[in-house]
Amino acid sequence: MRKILLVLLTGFLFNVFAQEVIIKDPWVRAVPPTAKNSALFMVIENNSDKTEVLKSVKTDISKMVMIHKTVKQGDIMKMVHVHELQIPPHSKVELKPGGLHIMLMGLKRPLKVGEILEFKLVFKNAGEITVEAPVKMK
Ligand SMILES: [Cu+2]
Repeated sequence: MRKILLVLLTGFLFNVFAQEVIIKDPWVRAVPPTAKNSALFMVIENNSDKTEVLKSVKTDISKMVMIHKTVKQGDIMKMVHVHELQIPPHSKVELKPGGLHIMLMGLKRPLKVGEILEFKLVFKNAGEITVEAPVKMK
């Protein structure tokens, strides 16, 4: 009897705490103290059966946050604003330099290498997920 209860309880807890959206290796690019902008990178894993959507990102470090993608126009690399970032079911999207990124526009203060910055990612299904991203030279 006790064993059954434990199994039921474990199953219940697993369901409650199973993370359908997992953020891996978040980091912010170190920039010179005079720089106005930087960017946040990470891997977003969607382990659910539904398409997940990153709607917005909240932070205190910059005046504005935008999801950008990098596109090549002839020989020029351009950044284009993306309103929502879609992550298909059971797949992952990598945000990395030269590709998709979360642009931090209008930094409110210089960034220190090694410091940890907090961001709140707002997803359509998973709701708000807080990530702690170190400032790194890469
Ligand atoms: Cu950008």
